[in-house]
Amino acid sequence: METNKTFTMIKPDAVANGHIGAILDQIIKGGFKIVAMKYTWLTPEKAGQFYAIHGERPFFKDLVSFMTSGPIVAAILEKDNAVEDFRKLIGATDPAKAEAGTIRNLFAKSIDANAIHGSDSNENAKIEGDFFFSSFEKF
Ligand code: 3AN
Repeated sequence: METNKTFTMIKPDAVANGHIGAILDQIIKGGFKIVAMKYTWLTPEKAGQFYAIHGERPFFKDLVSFMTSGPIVAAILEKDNAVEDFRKLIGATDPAKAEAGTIRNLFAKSIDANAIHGSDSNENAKIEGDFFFSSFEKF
């Protein structure tokens, strides 16, 4: 299992608030290399599949509705110890608990609209990256 890749999405709140550039800047300054990136808009079906693991949670419906409320940026990132280091860079799920200087501390307003996603394991990084980028294409 690769340990040098993670998957991220800049969520609809951060895109709508004009934070794509500032967030990418933090990611690059944090030592991550962007190896694939896509500006896209999730359908309810795709968002439901992506978050299927949370299907039974009380916030599932709101999560799908939020994630389909506007465009997102999906990307695969590369760095040693990518998953753990990226979780540190983005901060806690609840921005009120996110450490100062983390992406969620700087750009997120609430636990449901929390600006950015980061994979929580190497296994999920692979699954989530493959979900958006079926193969690494060169044009
Ligand atoms: P993280 O994105 O930090 O890994 P997860 O995987 O526990 O957090 O949750 C996935 C997403 O579900 C979060 N990014 C957040 O948008 C939403 N979420 C998690 N917990 C809650 C909650 N208690 N209330 C509302 N939304 C939540």
